Parts: sequence; C-alpha cells; structure tokens
Amino acid sequence: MAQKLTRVLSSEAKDFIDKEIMLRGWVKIRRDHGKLIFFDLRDRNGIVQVIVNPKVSEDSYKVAQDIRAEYAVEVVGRVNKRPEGTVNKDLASGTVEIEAIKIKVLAEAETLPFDMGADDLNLELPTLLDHRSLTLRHPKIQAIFKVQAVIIDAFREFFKQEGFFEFQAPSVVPAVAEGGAEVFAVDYFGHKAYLSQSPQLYKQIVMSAFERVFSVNKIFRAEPSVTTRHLAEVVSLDAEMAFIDSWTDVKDMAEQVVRFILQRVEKECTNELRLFKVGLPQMIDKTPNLSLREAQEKIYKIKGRDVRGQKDLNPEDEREICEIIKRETGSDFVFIYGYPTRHKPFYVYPNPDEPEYNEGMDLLCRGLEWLSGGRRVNDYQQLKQHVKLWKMDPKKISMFLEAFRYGVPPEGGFAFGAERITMQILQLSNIREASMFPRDMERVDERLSTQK
Ligand code: AMO
Repeated sequence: MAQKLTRVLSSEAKDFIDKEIMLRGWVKIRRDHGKLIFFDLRDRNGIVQVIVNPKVSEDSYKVAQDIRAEYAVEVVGRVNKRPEGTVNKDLASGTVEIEAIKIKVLAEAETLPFDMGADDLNLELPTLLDHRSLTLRHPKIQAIFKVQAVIIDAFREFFKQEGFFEFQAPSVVPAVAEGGAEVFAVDYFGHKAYLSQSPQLYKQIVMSAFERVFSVNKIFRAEPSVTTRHLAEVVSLDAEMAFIDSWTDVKDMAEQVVRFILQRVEKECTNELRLFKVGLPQMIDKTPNLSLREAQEKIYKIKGRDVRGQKDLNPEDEREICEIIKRETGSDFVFIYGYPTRHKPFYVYPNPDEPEYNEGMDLLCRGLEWLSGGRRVNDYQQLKQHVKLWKMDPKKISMFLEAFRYGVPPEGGFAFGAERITMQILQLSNIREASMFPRDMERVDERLSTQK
C-alpha cells in the first residue's frame, strides 16, 4: 500500500522540488485552457498554482473539469520549478507549480454570489459584511485581521515584557465609567445593569493591587451617530500603571507601546501592507506633544479657523493639527494634553498649577484619535471631592473609592481601540472593515439566530 503523504502548506511547496506532496485547500480560481486546466489553491498561509494535464493523470483531469471556486480539495502532485519568465514574485510559492497526480473533492461549493477570485473584492460595505462567512476567505480581507492579530499580540507582548499583569474586566457592570448616555442597558436578573463602556474603574482597582496591569476587553458604546470611525462594540487595549512621577511617564509608555506595535507590524506584515499599498505611519524620535490650547492656537494661526476656547478638538481640528505637525516635524503622531477638567471624567487628574485643565491626553495619528489616557486622581480626599463636584453618589462608587482609601500612589494609564489602529495602518475608509462582525446602529447579525 502506498504511504500516506503528510500535508504540506502552499508556502512550503518550494522546499519539495521534484518531489510528490499532498496539499489541501480551497480552489480560488480555475482556468480551463482546453488541453490543460489550471487552478490556484488557497490554504491558510498562501496560494499555489496547480496544473492538471490529462497526459499525467486522466482521473485528475476529469475531476478538475467539474470543480469550481471554493471547492475544498486535496491534491497530490509533483512540485515543478516554474519555467523562467513565469515566476510569480507576489506569491511565496511563486517559483513552483504543482502537477496534479490525484485530486479529491472534500466538499463542493455552490455558485458564488460574487467573484471571489479577483485581487480586490470591490463590494459595497453592506454586501461585504452581509456575506462575512465568504468574504473572510478573501486574502485581502484576511490581511486586515492578520494585521489586527499582530497589533493585539504586540500590545500583550510589550506589556508582559514591562512587568504588567493581564486581567479580565467584567462586561456587565452596574455603573457608567466614562459618563454620558452612550450605554446599553441590560436587564440583569431584574436589576438594571449596563454593558461596560470601558474597564476604567476595574483597571484602576486592579492596578491598586497589582501595580501594573493591562487588559484586552470588549467595550460597548451606544454611539447614536453613524460615522466611519465609531463602532458600538470595540476591542479596547487598556493599561494602567502605579508609581509614576508625572503624566509624561504615561505618555512615554504609550509612545513606546505604539513604537513596538509598529515595529512588529512592519516585520510580520510585509505582504499585508503590500496588498494595501500602504506605508506605516512615521514615528520620529520624540513624538511632539502640545496642550489643547497650543493646538487650537496653531490651528488659528496656520489655518485661520478660530476654535480657541472649545473644550475638545473636533474631527476637523484633529485632521488639521495632524497635518500641521506632519509638515513641521515629519511626525504622523502628536499627543494633545491638558483638557478642561470639568469636561472630562471625574478620575482625570487636574494640573496642580492650573486646576481648570487636566493631565489627560490623547494620541492622534493622521487625523484620528488612537488613544486616550493620562494621570488619574489618586488622593482619596481629592477623589471624594471630585465625586461630589461631578454630582455622583459616593455610596454608589464606594467600591472604587475603597481602593484609594488605603494608599494608592500616583498613577495613570490609557486605552486604544484595536479597530482604530488597524483601520489607520491599512488606511481603510471605514472602521467597520476592521471589525470581523461590526456592531453599529444598523447592524447586528440578524441571520444568526438559533431561535425557532
Ligand atoms: P476613550 O473613550 O477615549 O477613553 O476610548 C479610548 C480609545 O478607544 C477607542 N474608541 C473607539 N473606537 C471605535 N469606536 C468607538 N465608539 C470608540 N470609542 C473609543 C479609541 C479611543 O481613543 N477610559 C478611557 C481610557 C483611559 O483613560 O484609560 C476611555 O475609554 O481608539
């Protein structure tokens, strides 16, 4: 009996020249040239070309005549070096092709609702998302989530190296962490609860015990507006650190983690970046930082738009300040700090020299906010005072306050949205493309119910 071949992946085929191998995957495109049939076989790490020649295998030729796009197949074949001039530099397997000896259909596929074989899918966003189970198979769509996986993994790796402890925050919470009405209420065994807007309060409690903590959590925002940069469900990458000297320690840590993420994406996602024809955002030696008022002043002076005195930057301001900083310094990133204290959550630390402004910060990149954070109020008395000023009920937040009653050193932290970073790195025009199953005002997968 012939020995069963172990499966070889498409990208490894080039190591088996003149040998027989077995591949498994999906048929991407089939081209019938009469005397020969060609198809591209896609597996989890790439694509390889298969040639079916009736002179080599009559049976394979018969099977290949009937297979269509997205059939799952097993191919036993001989690895041949491609003739000079037919090498495909865009493929890891581009120097070889597989001459089919035996083809087995593992699963048939019905006719596709659209062409999956082209390099770009060119579908409208609703179609792309409605057919996620299919569109996720496309290499360019897969590239988005490969980049995202590297971003999240790099975030984890960086903080582990820095001695941060990973924790899980709850998703069902009794209170609103960030303020505002943008929350989803849930009926929790007859009590009112919410889907967490941010692990903020939990991460500060956990920090008070573990000193340095991070989490990768889902957060939920009932944003009533439909924009290209907001989702209702976000992967939030959070960190919090104790024993800081100043808010700038938090800023520097944020800068380091972004640098680390970009380095890993550059190293591990060359093909993905090439598919999207994008270069990584430029991070210079020291990322510029400006106070909100300095940023508004620059916008006024350079762009002639007077937004001085506004409590925050709007999307147009964010775009303009990034443009200005890019021109002045070459940096695609800029930190903006010092927001009006009373317009931000109660936990943000007011600047002791100018308490109307706080030590909160945002990191902007190419016109979009990537991250928010800053120093927090750690003094128990000051925190109690803030609770009062923000008109909160001290009893309702006493679990949080308890941590600070028993000695919490100066501390701070920040959070990124994983989809925002992915969207920006790949320069996607809509954040929904950077979420496998995006949630927004209009979308919750209606065709995924097990109810009768
Ligand atoms: P903030 O609300 O600014 O801060 O959120 C932090 C980061 O999360 C991402 N983000 C979103 N991404 C997509 N859609 C949304 N609706 C959305 N909302 C937020 C952004 C944003 O910069 N507790 C603070 C963080 C901290 O201070 O540690 C917070 O949640 O990238």
